[in-house]
Amino acid sequence: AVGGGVEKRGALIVLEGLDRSGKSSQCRALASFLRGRGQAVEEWRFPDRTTAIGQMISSYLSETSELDDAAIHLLFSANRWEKKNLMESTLRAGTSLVVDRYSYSGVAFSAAKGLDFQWCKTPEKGLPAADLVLYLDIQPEVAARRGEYGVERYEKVEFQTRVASHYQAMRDSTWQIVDADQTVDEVQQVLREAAQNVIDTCKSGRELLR
Ligand code: DGP
Ligand code: NA
Ligand code: NA
Repeated sequence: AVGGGVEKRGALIVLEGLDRSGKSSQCRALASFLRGRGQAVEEWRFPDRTTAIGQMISSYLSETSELDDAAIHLLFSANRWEKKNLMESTLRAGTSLVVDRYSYSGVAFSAAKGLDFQWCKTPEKGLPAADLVLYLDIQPEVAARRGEYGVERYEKVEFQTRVASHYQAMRDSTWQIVDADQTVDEVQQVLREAAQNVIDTCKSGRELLR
């Protein structure tokens, strides 16, 4: 579906990847680099654990609560929907968003539990579409050797391997696969270039898609 004519706006840039792929620190570095260049950029993340829904998700992830797989799937999605209007108005105001995880995580992690892949995609339909997805590509075994692995619910090699295969099934033309098994600076360099390009494209006018 089309979100209305071509407009000058900010870019929706999403970072995706397995747990411990280095997303969160790369997101932070990327957003601060772009801001340093004078770009209007905000750094966001999903799940947003600060909302009421986000707190339910957070307690589920830390295994202090149990929830049906479909129920938690819909909560993760609702956590994105509750930010939809703000996301769109921010983009339309010309500010780009660098987002740590989005709908792709929603589908990949839930499908990895055995929920139907197509069913998992349904509640994501209608959210703003990413202009660029930077996928930090890392072998689950390599990620597992990084710090703090295993603290939260999904951080197990077998599970992450299934997550990776579902991510692969969602690759499209907005995706750029980035080898995350390089130095932090090397990865960051690739992200900066790709992000700057898509910001320039959106700045000169691009439809906001859903
Ligand atoms: P993070 O805060 O980025 O470390 O994410 C927490 C965990 O939740 C991580 O294992 C990935 C998983 N996750 C993130 N978004 C979703 C989602 O929408 N659905 C499901 N099922 N899991 C998600
Ligand atoms: Na995590
Ligand atoms: Na993270």
